[in-house]
Amino acid sequence: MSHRRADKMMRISMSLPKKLLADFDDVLKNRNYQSRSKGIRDALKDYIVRYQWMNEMEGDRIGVITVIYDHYYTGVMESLAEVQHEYRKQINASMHVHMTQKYCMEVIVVNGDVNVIRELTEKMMRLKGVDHVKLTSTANGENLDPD
Ligand code: NI
Repeated sequence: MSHRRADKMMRISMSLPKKLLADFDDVLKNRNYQSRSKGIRDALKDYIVRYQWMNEMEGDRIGVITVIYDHYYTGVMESLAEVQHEYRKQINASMHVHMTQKYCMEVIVVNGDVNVIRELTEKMMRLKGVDHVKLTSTANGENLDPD
């Protein structure tokens, strides 16, 4: 029986915004990728690893959520404010940066149960008009032994 690699490959077709694809191709070119398919496979793996990593965290964490959004997108600022008020117990502070004419960046300092922080992060990820959300966090130190 043959187990050629191609046997396990699935062919998909997808629609992407022109600019996203052009930006992706630029990255591939800079990284000397010969094949777009290989680039997409690697990008998918990165996406999966990042999600799994976020999912495996446990306990109380302190961290930063970085959100980049298009403030011209109708309702996005209100939705972001709404979500943040909902999670005010986990949010210690936030900073707004007017990044470009179009884009804003919000840096949100969070502290608390990682399940709740993850919920907050994913709610913001799902909002239309939000282009990028990244959570970085570390154990918040409450379980560390004092010196
Ligand atoms: Ni702004």
